Amino acid sequence: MSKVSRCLLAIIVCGLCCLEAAAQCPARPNPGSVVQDALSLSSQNGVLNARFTMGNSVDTFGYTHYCYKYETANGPVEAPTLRLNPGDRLLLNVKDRITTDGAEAMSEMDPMSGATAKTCGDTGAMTLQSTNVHFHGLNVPPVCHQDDVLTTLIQPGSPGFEFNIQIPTTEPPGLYWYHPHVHGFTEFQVNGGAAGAIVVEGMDKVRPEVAGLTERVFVVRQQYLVPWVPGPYELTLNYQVANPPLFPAPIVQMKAGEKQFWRVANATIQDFMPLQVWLNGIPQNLELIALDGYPLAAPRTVQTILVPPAGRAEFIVQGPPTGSSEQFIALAYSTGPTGNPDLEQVLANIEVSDDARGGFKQPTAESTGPAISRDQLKFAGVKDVTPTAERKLYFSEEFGGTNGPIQFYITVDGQKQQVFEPNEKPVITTKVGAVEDWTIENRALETHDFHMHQIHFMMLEVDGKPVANQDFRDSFEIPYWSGSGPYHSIKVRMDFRDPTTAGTFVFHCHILLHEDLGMMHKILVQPQ
Ligand SMILES: [Cu+2]
Repeated sequence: MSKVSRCLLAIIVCGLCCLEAAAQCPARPNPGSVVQDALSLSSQNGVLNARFTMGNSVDTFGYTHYCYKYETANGPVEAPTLRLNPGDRLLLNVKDRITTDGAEAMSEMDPMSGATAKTCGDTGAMTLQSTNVHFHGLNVPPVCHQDDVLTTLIQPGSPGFEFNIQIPTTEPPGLYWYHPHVHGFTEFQVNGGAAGAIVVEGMDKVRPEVAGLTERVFVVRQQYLVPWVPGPYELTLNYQVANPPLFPAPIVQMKAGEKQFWRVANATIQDFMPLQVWLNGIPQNLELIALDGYPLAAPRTVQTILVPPAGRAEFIVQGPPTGSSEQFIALAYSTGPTGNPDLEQVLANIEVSDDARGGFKQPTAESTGPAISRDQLKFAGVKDVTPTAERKLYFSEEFGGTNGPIQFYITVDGQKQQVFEPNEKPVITTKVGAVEDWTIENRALETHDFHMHQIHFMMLEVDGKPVANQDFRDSFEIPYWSGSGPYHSIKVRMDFRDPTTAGTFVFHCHILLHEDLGMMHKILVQPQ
């Protein structure tokens, strides 16, 4: 953990230096206030043009904030929701203004990631002050100026970097998100709050159950103080600290008995969230509409929705009856003997208000349109394709004395266990047109969270048994090994038929510390 300790030391040093530059990030909401949705930026005439500045500052409690700042006539706001239609173009300019105070401490950190041959954006070493953007879940090319996290680098003070991405016309309507993805430093910036929602519009065209409903976008983030201390990491709901009884719960207002369409992103660094809504302590039915931005084949009535780190769940919630309130809760989740406990936490109290506030999107006439069949979306038909290859991968950990796991691996079965290096060769090579079935096993005493860039995968099996619902996912939990018996595993179908998958990209564990420490590798999809 020596590298990590150095990183943390650097952050402490930096944090102190940054105090003078405080307030660089917009203020975050006070505990116990009414939860507001982020500002929505919608595409106009097929284009969404926006400019973000990544900044950082330290708040009065000592938490370091990293923020995607967006200037409005009323001053800067943080992490707007980007709303686009399938086929629209996103032109996003990102400047890096992470403070350069503490540069001496930062220079200590360069060897953490090593130099790599940069080919996209700025040059120089990857440091805590470097940034870039990953468009999590979007099925877009892994190339420069689109969704390339391997070589894209935006350095402090440079004029800025332009992302230019066309949302595919066949992109599933749903909730996606953006966050930094510089190897070795992702956790710190996401922990600081650098994450926002992306909505690909049109869910009501695939799942008419949501048509006309008031929509809420909730981003659950996680923040902890450094140095790292095991304990109840605080979850925040749209940047409001949600940790009763230490702080009053955030307030979500609904009309009595009103049905709303909630779109929830897990932008935490490591929290597996079994979500529930309670009325008088009893879990209520939720109508699940989409997972990881992909509409389900049919809505599903459930009481608990497990959302792993980086996952998204979109569902219909019914407001409490007059004279009562509900609670929106993330239950406890065990991540195993070497994992960190995910504690139960109230995310919000849901209160009845005839004048419900929240800055959210009201249903509009434009939100309706011709129906879209799931057969018209990305990956349609892959269920019936005979796979061209089968692969097996596994998560594992290595121990150092009594200090717990010190190395985190994801390995293609038969290859040597090794941590990710920026200059490594891809551990998997395939080609456009391939359809592959991958089994991913967890041999560690800790739950891990498999994430694939560029494509969703279709769920085939969990623990060797066919799944009841072949959902398309981009992040999925694989529970820890208990120390005896078979390993837990998932079997998924990877669809590389679309030529836009060509290029080199990554798959990794989305517990961000694990990713930063190298539980990640490259795949090369060769063009046809
Ligand atoms: Cu992991």
